[in-house]
Amino acid sequence: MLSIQNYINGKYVAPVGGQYFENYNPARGSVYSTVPDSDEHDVELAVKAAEAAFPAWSKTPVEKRSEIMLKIAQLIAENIDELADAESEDSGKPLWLCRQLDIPRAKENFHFFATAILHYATQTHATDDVAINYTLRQPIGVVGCISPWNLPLYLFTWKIAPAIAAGNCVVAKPSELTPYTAHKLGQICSDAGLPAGVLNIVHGYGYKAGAAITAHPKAKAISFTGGTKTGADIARVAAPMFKKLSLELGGKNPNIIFADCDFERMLDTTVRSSFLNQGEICLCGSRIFVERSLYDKFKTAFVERVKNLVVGDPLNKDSFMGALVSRQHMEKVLGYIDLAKEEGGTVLCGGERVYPGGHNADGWFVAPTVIEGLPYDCRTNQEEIFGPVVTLIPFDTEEEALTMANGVGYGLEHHRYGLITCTRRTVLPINWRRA
Ligand code: TXE
Repeated sequence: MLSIQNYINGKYVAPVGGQYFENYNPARGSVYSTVPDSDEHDVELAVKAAEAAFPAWSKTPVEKRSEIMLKIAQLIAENIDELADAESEDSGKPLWLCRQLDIPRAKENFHFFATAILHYATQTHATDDVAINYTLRQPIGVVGCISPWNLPLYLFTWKIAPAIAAGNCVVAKPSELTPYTAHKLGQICSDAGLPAGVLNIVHGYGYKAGAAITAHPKAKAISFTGGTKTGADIARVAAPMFKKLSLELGGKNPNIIFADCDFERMLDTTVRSSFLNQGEICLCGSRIFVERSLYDKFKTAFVERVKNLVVGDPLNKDSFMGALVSRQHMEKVLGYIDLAKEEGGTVLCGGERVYPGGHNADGWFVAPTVIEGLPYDCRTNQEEIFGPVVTLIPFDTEEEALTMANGVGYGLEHHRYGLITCTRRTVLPINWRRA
């Protein structure tokens, strides 16, 4: 069985306490690897390594930092098959999606910041004739990066790449549910010539290893993507320590469809934005508001298309959706479908677990689910489900649509914006940020 290890000071090492937990392949519902159950002692080693690497790395010329990061990008691209296999096995998502989206984007993350640092220019502002104010962006030391399971290598590298490009050294923790590609990234960084200690990867549970990173006084900044409640916990710890904080949290995104839209284009987009990645993306449009005069036409066409989506073996190129990331998450999603029925909703399609058979007989698959007949302010329409479940809600006026779209506690607050896609001939996508 694969044994995932921490990557500290340029080497793969066992956790100090010697404890591991099991990691599942969601599409098979079976254990395929073990993961270090790291704690504050492992985080301490990682922070020490990062601190020791910082003076040299922060003084390394940007051209050299850029060269190493471009090499990392190149190695990710060269190893796309291996990385995509690992991502699919670990997360349950379709292999084709890992090859098309997750791994290429991870490569782009390194490429983008490797080139951005070559072209960075500072800003100055004159205050009348008495002063010139200028802005410098300087590395601050050790940075903690904590990422979720839905886009494992993609979001992990999105945090790490800008931090090390700027000359910081990183202690990073991927989600305990999806550690495999992060594990492989360590070797890629060594092969690319990244000096030991610049990136340290500690695996384990959030409440233990994650909390130890957040609370470590030497971690000057924390970059986090994940659940809103976890974000609040991290903010509570980090704020009194005056750490710099980046929080990308939950969403409950509205998709607003007007009667004068380009129907076929809208339908394609809406199917994808609802169910890509099993609906496990913070930008998925989980509440679909439809202008009343188009509602019946939309409902019939949309449900027809959704019924035809293939859910099954992530290795099959025809599978549009794979498995949900864990049994616990699948049960949460099915629980929300039950709640929707209790709240008076009608399930138009899906609504249940899917059993693809064969080696996926015990996998955690849920059919893409469309629900109607719920008020916008019920729990189903207020709480993030983060799975293949969408609701349809008719509206009469633009004002009413915006009121309902913005009537959630998510997204528009919490350091990120809700994406409102106004699929209309006259008004194309609008990014709306509440003041
Ligand atoms: O998040 P968690 P999960 C949302 C979505 C999903 C929910 C839970 O609603 O259902 O979050 O997902 C680490 N101190 N999003 O369970 O628990 C944890 O180990 C420090 C939105 O993955 O927040 C993991 O590495 N770290 C989202 C990471 O935080 C802690 C993407 C995320 O875990 C910690 C994913 C603690 N106290 C989920 N507790 C988006 N916006 O993209 C946990 N962690």
